[in-house]
Amino acid sequence: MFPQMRRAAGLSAVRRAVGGVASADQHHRLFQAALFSASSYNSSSRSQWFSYNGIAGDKASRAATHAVFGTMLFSTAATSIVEEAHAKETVNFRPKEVVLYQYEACPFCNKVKAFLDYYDIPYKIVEVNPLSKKETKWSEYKKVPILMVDGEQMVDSSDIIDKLYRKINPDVSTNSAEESEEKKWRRWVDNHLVHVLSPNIYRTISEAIDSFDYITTKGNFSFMEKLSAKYAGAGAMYFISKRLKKRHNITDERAALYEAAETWVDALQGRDFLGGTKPNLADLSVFGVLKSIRYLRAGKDMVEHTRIGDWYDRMENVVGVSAGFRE
Ligand SMILES: N[C@@H](CCC(=O)N[C@@H](CS)C(=O)NCC(=O)O)C(=O)O
Repeated sequence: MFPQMRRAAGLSAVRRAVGGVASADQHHRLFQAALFSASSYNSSSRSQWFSYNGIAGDKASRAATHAVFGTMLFSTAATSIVEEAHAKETVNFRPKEVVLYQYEACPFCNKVKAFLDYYDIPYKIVEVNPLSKKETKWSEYKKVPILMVDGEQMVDSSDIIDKLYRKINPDVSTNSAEESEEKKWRRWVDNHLVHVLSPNIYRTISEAIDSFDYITTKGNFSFMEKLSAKYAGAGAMYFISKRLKKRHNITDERAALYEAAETWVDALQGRDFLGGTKPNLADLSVFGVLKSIRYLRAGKDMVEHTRIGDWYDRMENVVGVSAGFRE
């Protein structure tokens, strides 16, 4: 079957599974948002992410809350104890208004947030409803993240980061050896690491339900959308994630996740960060993408079974309190 046909078959399976709560068009968007896939290994590949949020009070919900607020608590405590062994970057780039259109659980959005948080650039967060997308109707670009910087629209997480970095460092040279190492690993994030995530967070039915709980709790979903997404969506994504595994030549998803984590630790070659004593754009990209799964079962397993935890903690510490706010 051609990839497009497989994809269409997958989406109609999802629609059938969800039933009659939303319109067919809404189903399509819901599951596009949920599904994180890419048909080819490049940054323009069509990719989607589906996530799930927890019901208040249950374990998944607490873990999800931890994922968001734990960063702040941990980093504040750690910072005061360690006396800022590593610190955020302070920069002169001070735009008047920065607005991030995002899905809370989207790895690409978390990548952009890691950058903004690290450089302490305040930004307003607009949580987009993945079904109606009414918050981004004004834009021709149909994905998230979209970043508005003083009225200028920026799209595609890696392009957004490049543009912001150039605004922060207008005079920086672009051909050093460190720079090519950084570029290589940023490409690895977009072409490899992100594709390992979906098969892992939808690996079993129970993990798929937890993931959907996280996605729908953190995301902008109506009550009925949450209800329909949680179980039907989780079931459908469980099956779709098996196809994604094949598409990206993954046989054992956990092994692939652990291998990716170990590959990254090897790339550090004993340094605190790929950037040396402070994170570079590759560190921020890996961190942002992994943050979207960190407190799901897959992320916990990854930290438990690989050496990535120390680096992740250092990143959490240095990225620190989020500069994002909601109105
Ligand atoms: N290459 C893009 C990928 C962005 C992307 O695929 N975003 C997903 C959410 S994680 C999306 O918006 N999918 C379309 C949809 O939700 O309808 C980037 O790096 O920003």
